[in-house]
Amino acid sequence: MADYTAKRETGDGAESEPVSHRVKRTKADDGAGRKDAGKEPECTNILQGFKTSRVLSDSAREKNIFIHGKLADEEAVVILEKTPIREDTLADLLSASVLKLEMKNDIYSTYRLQAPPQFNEIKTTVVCPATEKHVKKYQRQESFLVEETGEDYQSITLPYLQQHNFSVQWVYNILEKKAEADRIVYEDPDPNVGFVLLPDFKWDQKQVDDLYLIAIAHCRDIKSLRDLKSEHLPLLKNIFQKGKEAIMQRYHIPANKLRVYLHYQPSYYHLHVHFTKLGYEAPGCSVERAHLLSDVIQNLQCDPQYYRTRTLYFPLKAEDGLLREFKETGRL
Ligand code: DD3
Repeated sequence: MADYTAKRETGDGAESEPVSHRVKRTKADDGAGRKDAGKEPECTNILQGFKTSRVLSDSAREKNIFIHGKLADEEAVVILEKTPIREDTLADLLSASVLKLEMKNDIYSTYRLQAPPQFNEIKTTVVCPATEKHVKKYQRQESFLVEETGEDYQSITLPYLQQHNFSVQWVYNILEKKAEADRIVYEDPDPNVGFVLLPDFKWDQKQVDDLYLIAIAHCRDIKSLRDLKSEHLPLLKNIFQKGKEAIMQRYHIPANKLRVYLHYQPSYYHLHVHFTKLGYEAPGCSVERAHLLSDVIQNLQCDPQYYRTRTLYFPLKAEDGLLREFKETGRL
């Protein structure tokens, strides 16, 4: 994937300043949500050359759109998403905008508020060059619940993963500090029980309401929940404990406000744990995909082979190659 993100020079300042519901600003943040205000790190709009081929999906409720197209002759997926309105920018937003009346009726009136550009930003994610798998991932599709026994994993899922050997280069870049090093919130460098905690890029970090961090294990031989054995309990407990502590320190969110879980199937086959804020319905936090880390730990304590032997259930999209494998083997 091409690197379109300019590296920022500044890290975060003091770590113990109190935060209410909003995330503290970085030195270079002007308070309107712009980093490096006045000297935007990247001014050239690479999306000017984007040729849309089709909309993969969109959601009026989530206020996002997933677009497939071409960027300089390469396949690309572009994700656009409107961000939440921030309480700390309200005063400026209300005073600096143009207000156009739409209708008035009794005590009710509606308007179109035209906000200054800095309050009107759209979070944009670019995947380029995008593979067929990326394109399919964001295509609106029907889902089917798959029942995977321990044997199914060995005979269907594992061979499928080995054949396709999906790249986790971006994960290694994070672990090796080749990318996103300035975004790391906490690191335990131990090769066996260590991990890196950083914001998932779905989270713009402007407000803690939709807090979303990921803990990525340093250890590279655990693909997913299925590989977890009781020998990994120290790693899991370490991620759980230190992850919660680091989030309390940095964001002042206590453990009882956090949803800490793993995905099965995960979107990338390198052990990672999701930390999201309770009350925020993060994508993938529903029962058919999420496994609470506390449950995972307890299950492994009761049965060291739990995740190797149990039948696990998960949704797959109609176009998913793995679903095809389950169908062809007559397991669906
Ligand atoms: C991904 C799941 C993966 C497309 C898209 C997202 N957080 C990431 C690269 C860097 C990151 C993530 C794969 C990919 Cl839109 C294909 O997510 C990432 N960095 N979730 C962070 N911090």
